[in-house]
Amino acid sequence: MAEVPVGVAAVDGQYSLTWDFGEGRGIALDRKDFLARQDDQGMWRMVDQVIEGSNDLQNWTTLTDPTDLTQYTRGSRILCPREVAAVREAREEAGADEAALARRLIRAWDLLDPLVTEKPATLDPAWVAASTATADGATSAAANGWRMFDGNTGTWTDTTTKSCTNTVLPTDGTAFTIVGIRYFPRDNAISRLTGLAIDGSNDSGATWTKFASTGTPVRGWNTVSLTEPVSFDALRISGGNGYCNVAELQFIVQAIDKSGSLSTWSTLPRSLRPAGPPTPGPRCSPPATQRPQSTTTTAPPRRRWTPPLTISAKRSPV
Ligand SMILES: [Ca+2]
Repeated sequence: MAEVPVGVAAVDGQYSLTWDFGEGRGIALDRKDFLARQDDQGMWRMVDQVIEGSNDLQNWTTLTDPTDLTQYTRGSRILCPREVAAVREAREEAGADEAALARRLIRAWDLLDPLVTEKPATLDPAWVAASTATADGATSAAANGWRMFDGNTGTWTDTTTKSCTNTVLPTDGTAFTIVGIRYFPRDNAISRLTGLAIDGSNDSGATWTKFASTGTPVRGWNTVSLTEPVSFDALRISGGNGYCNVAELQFIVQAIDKSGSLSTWSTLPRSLRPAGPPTPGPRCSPPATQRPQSTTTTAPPRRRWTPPLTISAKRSPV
């Protein structure tokens, strides 16, 4: 890189840094990482920086974009920009402590919580019962069944009969919309889980419909995909020749993002609570890998603070 001609020019108060690889030469770029100057100046000056590529040094394509906030929770997408806006406002005040504000800006990134779209269904031990207790009499049928859901891959349900059931029957009206299943076989008896039926019921367990199978298990976590979500008010695993030796089983449901709800706001520090309806604020750009995208521009976008920095990489001629 050191031999590549580099040019720095200021246009309308904006700066760019260009790597020109020369006629007929270029690079294929699939990602970029950068380390900002490690002080408050670095924090401010890297804001809104973009990477651009050109094959003629005249027309430039923006290859990166600020991090896509849709991958974070709804509350995150409100809180983080709000905090960034507050930092910017504070910076305009006379005598602002820019170093402290830079640290506050970095902490604003911690407000971004990754959005979880699926999660294991929450079960109550009181809803669960295996078809039998353990052979040694150490547990009841209910406790035997719960071993499949206790979060410990070192414990498993173990019925006295090879063919078995383990049933989840909510007593409070809870119903499930299942989008997938994950299970972990007993580590020293993996094949026992071959082809167990996974059933659902909508009449409190009077009748059952098989909607999936454990298939051919492998050691460790196994995932069973569904072609579409299914809804039931009771669930079970049944059949097989393996004493229901499942160490862990998760019924995966869609997670609802409640992070933007009023009840969530009420638990926040007062400084972060919204004063009114959420409005889009400045962008939060945590230091994550940024993906190329296809927006084409003929001039670098304007940046708010000076002197901003634009780094441009020339790509191979197509
Ligand atoms: Ca377990």
